[in-house]
Amino acid sequence: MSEVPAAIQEELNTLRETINDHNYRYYTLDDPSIPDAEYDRLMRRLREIEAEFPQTITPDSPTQRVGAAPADGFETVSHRLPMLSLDNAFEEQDLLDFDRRVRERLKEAEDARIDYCCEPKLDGIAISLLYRDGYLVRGVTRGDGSAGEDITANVKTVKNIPLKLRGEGYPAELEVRGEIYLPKAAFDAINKDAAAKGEKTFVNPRNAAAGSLRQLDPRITAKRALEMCCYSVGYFEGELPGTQHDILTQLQQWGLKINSQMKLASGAQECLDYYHHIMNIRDQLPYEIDGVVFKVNRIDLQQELGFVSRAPRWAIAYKFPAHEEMTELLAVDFQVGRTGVMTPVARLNPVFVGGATVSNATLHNMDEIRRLGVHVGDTVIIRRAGDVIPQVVSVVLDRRPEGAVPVDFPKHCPFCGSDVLQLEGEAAARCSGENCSAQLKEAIKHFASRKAMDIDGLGDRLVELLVEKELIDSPASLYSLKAPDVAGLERMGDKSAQNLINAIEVSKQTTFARFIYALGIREVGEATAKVLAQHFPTLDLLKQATEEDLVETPDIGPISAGHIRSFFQQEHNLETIGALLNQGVSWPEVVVRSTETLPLSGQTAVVTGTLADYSRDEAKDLLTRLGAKVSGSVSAKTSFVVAGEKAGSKLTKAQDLDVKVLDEDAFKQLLEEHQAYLGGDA
Ligand code: 5U1
Repeated sequence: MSEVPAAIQEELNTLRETINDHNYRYYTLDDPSIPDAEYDRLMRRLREIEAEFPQTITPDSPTQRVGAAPADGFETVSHRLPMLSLDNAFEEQDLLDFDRRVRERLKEAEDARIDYCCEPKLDGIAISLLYRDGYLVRGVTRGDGSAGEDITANVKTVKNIPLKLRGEGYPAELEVRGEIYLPKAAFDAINKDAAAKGEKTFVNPRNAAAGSLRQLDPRITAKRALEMCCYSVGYFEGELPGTQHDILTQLQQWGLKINSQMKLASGAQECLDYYHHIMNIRDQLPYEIDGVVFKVNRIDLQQELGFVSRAPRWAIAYKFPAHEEMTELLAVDFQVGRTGVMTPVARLNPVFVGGATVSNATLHNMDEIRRLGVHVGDTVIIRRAGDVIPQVVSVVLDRRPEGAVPVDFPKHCPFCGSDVLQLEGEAAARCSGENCSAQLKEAIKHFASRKAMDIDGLGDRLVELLVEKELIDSPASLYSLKAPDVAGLERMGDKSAQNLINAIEVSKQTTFARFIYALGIREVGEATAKVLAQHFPTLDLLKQATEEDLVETPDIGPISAGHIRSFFQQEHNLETIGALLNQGVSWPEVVVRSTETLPLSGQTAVVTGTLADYSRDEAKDLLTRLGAKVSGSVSAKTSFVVAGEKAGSKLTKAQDLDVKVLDEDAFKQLLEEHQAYLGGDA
């Protein structure tokens, strides 16, 4: 055995101490201070060292047991059979290695295909339920795997846990194991409610579930919409089926919930296909998962394989890339939007999370900064899931360095120096400046953007330069620019300058809906602008629309109606509109259509991939004109997906969810069938 270098021994001691601290916070206090991915890394490093220097393994090493001692307040109960934990796979090779080890131990041929029972791995709290003669008599947390806390009274409040098993044939004594979790929607509702009452919000659904289950007063637990999903049995007296799949199906027949995504896979390749399938639908599932679990399906083979330490040799959890990671908060900047709203933005030490490198994350507003209690210099947890923009989830207080600086909202706009106003009833603070260069830049960027006036070649950087050089001071002033004004600006030769002037000229011919959107009225996005153009088809009608007229329009609520009315009451906005019309901005008369009678009314479509004959926006516009609602993401509610070349995850998701898919030819055919409806343009 090789000698243990002093530096390694020291690293071991630190790792064990750190992991033990995190176990205590995670299992006992329900207050983890680091993301799971970081914890996994520490454990991996510890295992690596112990594998190289087995003589260093101590009985109390965190690798030798799961979690920490239960907290005070509930009675401690020993598990008759230990509650095992799972080994993790982080990449494809880990799963292939697992499958190879299983085949080798079972003395199966190299090309033999083992049957695995596959399930999503729920991110909840592991629980053991004991049924005696079909009656629920006890609910215990996993605790350290050997003993947990008796939380029977709380478990009984979980609505999908049967107090009495259905049917017959269940063992006289049956211990069922699974995960208690809080569905995403229930988590959002709890946090919304807590925020409204000024109470502390939960960091994630797992934390909320843990907090709810550890209530000493079961009436509080009962108010949280917890659910349980079962994944195995522990001790039992009597007969059970011979495979994992059939045991779970049997549990379901006795009234216990099992995962609806459970499937059988034959061999490692089908397991990998399952992993990718679940990863694709992960964001559509109503609960949080952090990976998938594969178990050798036959119970006799499970018994033959046995377990090492506290993890079975017949199961593995293949983890998804982390949605949460830690990094350092380098600074907080304040951005000013086109309507003056100030948004604090966290500047971060770049970190790879949720499949992308993140260096900025929104901090939303001052309420959020107060809620997080964040200081510059702090280590923060960043979350990036699905299409959602990266968020700062929490601060790792243990790691706050000396001299970390609290974040203050500025009293004056960092761009124009005007007072920052916090209006009553609004979370957002606003720059009150009437001539703020930051607001002006954002308003012009919006005006020129693709879905507004669509000025080709007028990107964000160019708008900033034009404002900074005082070549423009309003959207209308764009139309007075001449090629020599812009030639010589950053990366702007004579030819590009002329192209830009031509594009600005071309943009004068627009549609009424685009014009409305380009004005940048608060709460008026592209879809609302289209609705407004249909219901108030001339500028005069729109200017004169009262709030009552506006709220009678579909999709326009009282808040948007107030903003629209107030926009057209402000003299400077009317001057801007007048100036644009004087410059020659115009649009064809709006053709009013009845939306109820359009051929795709009531349908939701998604466009993905590259179409040969249409840009993505053209395709969306055509679908909207046929009455469809166009969405950016595929869900079970999507009516159909138009998929061009190189369609990626949205196409896979559509196939996984059995949503109808149209290729470009089928899309063209659809357009041809409804050609009569595609005459004019709003
Ligand atoms: N879906 C699932 N999650 N999960 C967690 N199955 C599963 N099995 C587990 C754990 C801890 O342990 C087995 C060893 C029973």
